[in-house]
Amino acid sequence: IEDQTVVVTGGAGFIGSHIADALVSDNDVRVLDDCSTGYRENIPDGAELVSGDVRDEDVVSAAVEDADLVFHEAAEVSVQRSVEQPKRSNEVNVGGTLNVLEAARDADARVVLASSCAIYGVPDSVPLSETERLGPRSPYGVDKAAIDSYAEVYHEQYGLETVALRYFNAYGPRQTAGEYSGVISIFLDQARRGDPITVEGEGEQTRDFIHVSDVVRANLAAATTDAVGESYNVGTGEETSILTLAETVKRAADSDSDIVHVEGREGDIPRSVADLSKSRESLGYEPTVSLEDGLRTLVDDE
Ligand code: UD2
Repeated sequence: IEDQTVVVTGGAGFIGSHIADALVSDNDVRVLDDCSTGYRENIPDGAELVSGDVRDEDVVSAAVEDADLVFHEAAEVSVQRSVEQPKRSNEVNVGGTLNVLEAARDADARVVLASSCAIYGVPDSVPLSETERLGPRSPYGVDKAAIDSYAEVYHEQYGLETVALRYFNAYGPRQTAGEYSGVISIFLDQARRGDPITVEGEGEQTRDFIHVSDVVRANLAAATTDAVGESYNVGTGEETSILTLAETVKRAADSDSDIVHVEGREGDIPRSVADLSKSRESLGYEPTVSLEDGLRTLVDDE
């Protein structure tokens, strides 16, 4: 991808800033972010910052004007916060996405959006293929299910080029944004300090942990694929239990921390892992970073 005008919403945040990094040397990159959970320092040199909230239609349309390509990563990513404030979460996640899709219609820009495995809820079986019945269990999951469907409908109804990427559990540098962080950054922090690593429940629950550099690869593939108007799983296809994760983090950080069990989460998803057949086939997407390697580079870099 080169010589394009690219907008990255949420470009000061975790995933968005890595997408901006990958594109800034060969393209005109505009970051739309209100820096509410992201950080200005995450934005690469050479990218332009448009400060604003995705709920603001005028700001979004100004940012997307003349764009060729939009990566829409801005969101209220805290599941907990979506439970506390479902309406606010909807306004940011769904309302914000509609502003982006409308602006992209005006600009005739392709939109690659951040969807989530949260839309599957508690699956009947794993691995999860894109045809799995949707059953979101949180307002956040409902928001993501809605935008995943909007992406398809905007393609069908208006011919907009859209691709929805259903991220599994992403991790990597810059993940700790504000109060919200995933299990890997929590475990790594505990391991480094020598504090107990807190496994919630038995630790037999599983997730598909994907390094952010592979998330970026999937986004770049989505930006050029002919197979638009579709949704794709973005994971590794590797299923890891939380207990195994705790042990792997401990090893990677060379830590003496104890692994302790604390109360499990109510309604926690017991198993999650992506079926990558469709992403491989249509996007040519292939994960490259093993959990072991991803954790080690995370330990070394920080
Ligand atoms: C992930 C996403 C969330 C949403 C959801 C959809 C992240 C950070 N969160 O939530 O945005 O897309 O998937 O299903 O990617 N755990 C511990 N100890 C801790 C913290 C967590 O054992 O100190 C366990 C927790 O009980 C859960 C697992 O680790 O079983 C993963 O927790 P998480 O918050 O990182 O991510 P998840 O899958 O709930």
